Formats: sequence, C-alpha cells, structure tokens
Amino acid sequence: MSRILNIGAAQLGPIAKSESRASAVARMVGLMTEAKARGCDLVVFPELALTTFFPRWYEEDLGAVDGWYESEMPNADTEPLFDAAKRLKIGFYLGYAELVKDGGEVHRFNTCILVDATGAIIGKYRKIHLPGHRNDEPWRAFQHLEKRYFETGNLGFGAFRGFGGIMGMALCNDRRWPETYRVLALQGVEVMMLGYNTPMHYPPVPQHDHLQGFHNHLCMQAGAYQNGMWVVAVAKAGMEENCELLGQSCIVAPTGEIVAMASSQGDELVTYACDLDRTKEIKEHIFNFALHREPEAYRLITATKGPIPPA
Ligand code: ING
Repeated sequence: MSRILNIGAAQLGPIAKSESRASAVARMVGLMTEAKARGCDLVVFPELALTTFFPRWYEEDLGAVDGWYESEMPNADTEPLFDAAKRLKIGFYLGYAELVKDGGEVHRFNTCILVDATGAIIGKYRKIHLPGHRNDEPWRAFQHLEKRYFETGNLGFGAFRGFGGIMGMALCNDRRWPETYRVLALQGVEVMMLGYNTPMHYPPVPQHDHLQGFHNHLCMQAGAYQNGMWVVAVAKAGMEENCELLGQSCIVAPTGEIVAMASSQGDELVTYACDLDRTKEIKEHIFNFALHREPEAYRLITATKGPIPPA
C-alpha cells in the first residue's frame, strides 16, 4: 500500500524591502504553475513569504510596521494564489505576518496557513518559538526582532486532515525544538511543512555561522526520523537587504534522509513523490510511541521552562 503525495518545496530568493506583495505573489504563482506541471499536489512556500524579513529593522512605534502584516486572508494581494490553487487544483502552505483586530486590541502573529486544492484554508498555525529579542540591540549587524513584532502563537501545534493524510505545520525556529515534531507526531502527523528565514550570521554566537547549513538539516533530519514524518522545509534565501539568508530548502524522508534539496539561493522548486505510508516503517516499529514511550518519565518536559539542576 502506498499513498503518494507529490510535494513541491518552492524556495524564494530575496524579497527587497521595496518589492510589492504583487511581485512576490507573481513569483509564487509561477512556482505553483511549475509545481503543477511536475505533478505536485501541494507546494510549500517560505515563512513571511509576501515581504522582506522586516524584523531585521527596529521601529519604536509598532504602528510603523503594520504595513508588513495582512489583516485579511485571502486579500487583494494574495487572491491570485488562491485563484491559482483552484485553477491548477493544487494546495499550498503560505507563511505571512498576521494582524488580528480583536475588539479594541491588536494582535500580531508570525503565521502560516494550509490551503487545499479547492482554495479553502484547512489549517492555520501561529509561530510558537519566537527567536531573537524585543528591544533595539544596535551592537548587532542587523536586528532579529520577532519577540517585538509577534506574540507567541495561541493555536498550539495543530494537525489537519488533508491531501490524503495528516498534515502539520511549523515556522522556522520551531524546527530547532524537538517538542515541535513530537507534539505533531503525537497527533499522527505524517508531513510537517515549514518555511524559514535563517540569516547565515548569528550575532550572539558568530563562531557558529559556518554551521548554519549543518544545524538546519541536523534538526530536521533528527525530527523526521525520531517522529516518522516527512519534513518539507522551504527557505527565503540569498542576500536580502544586505543580510545573507540560508538556502538549502529540502524534503526529508521519515528515515531522516534528505531526498531533495535546492542548490541555488534564488527562486527554485524541488519536488519529491512522498509515500505517506513509508511513515509506518518508523511509527510502527523503532518509534512506535504506544509500545515504547514512557510519558511518566518525561514530566519535567512540561513541568518547567528552564533547567532545574541537582542541588
Ligand atoms: N530565524 C532563525 C532560525 O531559527 C536563528 C533564527 C538563526 C536562530 C540562526 C538560530 C540561529 O532559523 C527565524 N526566523 O526563526
């Protein structure tokens, strides 16, 4: 038995600060069209795929950054993506900055959605692991102000039935945390999709800069194998507003093997015929949760935020 899901990882090159959403959307519709031509059922786009990575600049007044967010989805700028999904009969994952007006309050999230081949939004996720910092840190070559511009996601790590399987979503820094994969796998997730914007230079620990590609794949290969899921990870890549972003978008099999990877720093589609039933080789054997997990021994994982060393 095999349930083949043809997935496209649609990497984007840089999006300039001055580039319109219409331009970014046109690039993505082009990749979606190519994905359909290659037989894809689903295409995954990066995190914050509609605009440049705006958390690299400090703004005192949050109102000054509102222009980077979407307050409706779909909207006039993104409608062409939904129309293309319907016309081509292909689903997509899209990362974007979400602004929510709730009564008199405004909430800002780093968000992604899963849209099916009819153009319906069947899943939504708001980023839980927000990296970086909250206040201006001028010592840095560039800022990473996700803790300033976004609230912690309030939808949890959700699983969604679609595309003949159980799908899960994450965003960027989430892929570095094993809890992300495990909470999704405990819901039966067979495919985890995520977009990322990862600077090659990490100001607090520059001696790791040369390891960005290694750490990127290390986390996802481990997460895929330890949880028996396909992982589809898609970069916004290249030199974007003087900040070099990691590429190497890839598709990882439940065995942990990288089966497809981008080799450019620009707009590039890589695809793979993912057999969702191959997840069983892992889920029913080496990482058969029901058979082998011992949750009683793991209580510390949710009991404390930080470590509690021995006295
Ligand atoms: N970006 C980065 C990421 O987790 C980062 C932040 C870069 C953390 C390098 C550690 C090292 O890939 C986002 N957007 O989360």
